[in-house]
Amino acid sequence: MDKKQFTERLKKIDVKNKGVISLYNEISALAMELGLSSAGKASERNAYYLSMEFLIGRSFYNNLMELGVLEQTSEILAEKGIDINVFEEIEDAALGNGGLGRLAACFLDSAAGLGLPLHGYGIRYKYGLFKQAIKNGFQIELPDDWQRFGDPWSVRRENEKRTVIFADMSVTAVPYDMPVFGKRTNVLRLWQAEGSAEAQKISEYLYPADDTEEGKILRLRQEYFFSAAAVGELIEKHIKKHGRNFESFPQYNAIQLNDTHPVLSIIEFIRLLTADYKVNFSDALEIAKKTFSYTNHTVLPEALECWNADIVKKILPDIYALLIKIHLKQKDELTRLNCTREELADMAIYTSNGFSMANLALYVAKTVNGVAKLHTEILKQNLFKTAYKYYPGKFQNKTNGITQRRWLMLCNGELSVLLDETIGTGWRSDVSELGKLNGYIGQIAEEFVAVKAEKKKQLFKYIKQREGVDIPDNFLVYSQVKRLHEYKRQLMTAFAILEIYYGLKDGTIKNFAPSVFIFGAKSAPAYKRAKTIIKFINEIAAIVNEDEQTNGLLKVVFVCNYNVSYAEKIIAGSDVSLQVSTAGLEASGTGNMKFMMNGAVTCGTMDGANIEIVEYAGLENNYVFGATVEDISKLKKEGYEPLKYLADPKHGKAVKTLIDGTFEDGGTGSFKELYDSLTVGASWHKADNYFVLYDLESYVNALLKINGDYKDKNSFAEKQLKNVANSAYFSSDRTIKEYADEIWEISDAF
Ligand code: 26Q
Repeated sequence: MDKKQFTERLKKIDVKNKGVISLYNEISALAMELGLSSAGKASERNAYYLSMEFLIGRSFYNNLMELGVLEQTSEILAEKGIDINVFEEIEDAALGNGGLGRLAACFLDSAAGLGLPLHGYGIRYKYGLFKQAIKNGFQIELPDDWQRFGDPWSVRRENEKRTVIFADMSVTAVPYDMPVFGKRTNVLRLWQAEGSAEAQKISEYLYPADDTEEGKILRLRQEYFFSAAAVGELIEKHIKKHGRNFESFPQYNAIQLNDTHPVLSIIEFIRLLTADYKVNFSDALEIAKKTFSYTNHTVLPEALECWNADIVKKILPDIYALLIKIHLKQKDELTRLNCTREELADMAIYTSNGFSMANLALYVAKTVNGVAKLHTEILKQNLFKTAYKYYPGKFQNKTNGITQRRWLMLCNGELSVLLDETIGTGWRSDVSELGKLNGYIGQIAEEFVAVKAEKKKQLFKYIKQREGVDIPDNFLVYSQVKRLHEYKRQLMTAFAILEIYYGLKDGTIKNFAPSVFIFGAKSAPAYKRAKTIIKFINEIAAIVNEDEQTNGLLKVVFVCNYNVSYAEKIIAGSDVSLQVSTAGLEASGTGNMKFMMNGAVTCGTMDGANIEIVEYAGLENNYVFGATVEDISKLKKEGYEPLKYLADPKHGKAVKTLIDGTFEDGGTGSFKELYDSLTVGASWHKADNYFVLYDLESYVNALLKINGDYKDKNSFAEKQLKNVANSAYFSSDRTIKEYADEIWEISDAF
């Protein structure tokens, strides 16, 4: 089928008496036919991205755009009296928690766009990330039954199913293929677990934790399930093409491990070669060392996976035996290198906490990479210091990126048109051309202000519909949208808002440009303190938005069920991107890049990719504040006393609202617990573990400075445009080219 035939068939679709969902399925099926009919030849050498999460978002508009038929479809539907936006009713496929999952989706998009053979392997969860409802200000979780709209973008491959064996059951892994359209069509293959009721449970739920361990055994089963299905299939395919010559496996296959979640695939790979094909253990290990690469996405200690040895022994005895064997082999090698006891303990695969997936990955992987310059340095100097000493050549940096197709062309058509008119359309296929914009900043500032105003209007209309909050058109928009975590410091923003609110009320803050603070965030269901922060923000919003003395100047909105589709709207309509993590803790951040590309200035700490963003866009066009990594480590060494910051009346007043009765926590005592965590410490953490009180003052000052600068509309727009003009580096096209050249060694020759 070609585009012309697609258009003709689309015209013939009878829309009468059809609901949105059936129309969605019909048009999607047609587009699938179009896309699959032009799928190119298979490549000789391929890279595979193994990931527990692919946070794809809505496929409909994106796929039509990639196939080059979005506009025609919109026009033809309009002729039939249908607004293409009706399909926004179809909810996102949220098979991911946050950054790591969305990065996987951006990578697939970029690889297809560049014509590079990169395919994904993951799990087809029946329920994606929970849907968030807010009741009395508290987060409630509801199941995300995304398949109820149908799944027209997947093809079930019945005859390619496989069996995955656990000690206590065997599970059928059935592949569902989602094509990824672009210059070439790649495949995201998601495995669904079938068989007994127990078996089916494996692909039932995505784990809604992006930091802590939960439901250990099931999670172990999930990790092994998709890892085993993927490498089992790759080995079989290799044999079909090249016979049992496993030495050549790395010549044709590169496997990227998205964090430690798929690391058991290394062991399964060795198991298959040694047990099924009689390769000896050392040879199998050597082949694995040339095949696998590992990316780390977080330095938080609670996210470093260790598998309890008894559990592994019980449900995966062969894997257990191999883990021990590989542990001893590594120990032997390191001992020969005169490694000290401490160093050995630090790098051991079998530790007192169980099997360390990170240490296994560090030992076997061909390359190890962090996701922003600072993060990679922290891995080398800190988290993986010993491994870096012994395997320095493995370490690389690959600063993250985001796809400009979804995060600019699709979500901000108005800005895209302004870019076309200013620098031509070349940037759409070669994003580095965005740099040309640097020559036109002054000339188009006014037009940019108009584009931003339009995007705000659309956003405010949507917020009014969804959240019932009115935001006047001229408001300055500060946004903090991301998973809720203490290290991301939404709580610090909440305190800053309170300080501004009280300052407006008592007149100490004058000439304030009317502003709205937009939050979007889901908290892991079991993460109590994060949930308390959501409640606190909602309490603040309720009071601030009702206050007639100030509500012409300040509003606060916590949007419900923040997801990829909401992000597309918020990011395009924001002026200021709040990226305020404690320095050293946000590996990269990718939302920061999306905001930059849409012309929001960053108000942020020197953390993750913020550092590179301000390097590219200019410090003078962004607002950096707060403690640096060096400051934090000095504070930790010398002793940090948060209480002294409460002595300041402004900070004291804001923070004490947690305990002075200003707000209601529904009798749960959770606000007091939150207060204690800042002042005396709680659980295993010291007081104010994330340095909220330390950075609060400089944060408020940065927010107010932005507010003042915003009054000069054109000069502020110029800062925003400088961010757009220098955002090409943060395209995942650039990131993927680096992976392709420096790790996977794949090219677009096919
Ligand atoms: C670990 C053990 C048990 C259960 C779950 C987990 C788990 C699950 C998800 C651990 C970590 C994650 C996700 C981490 C993540 O999203 N990291 C983010 O990755 C982005 C892409 O590289 C970065 O931009 C973010 O800075 C980083 O936080």
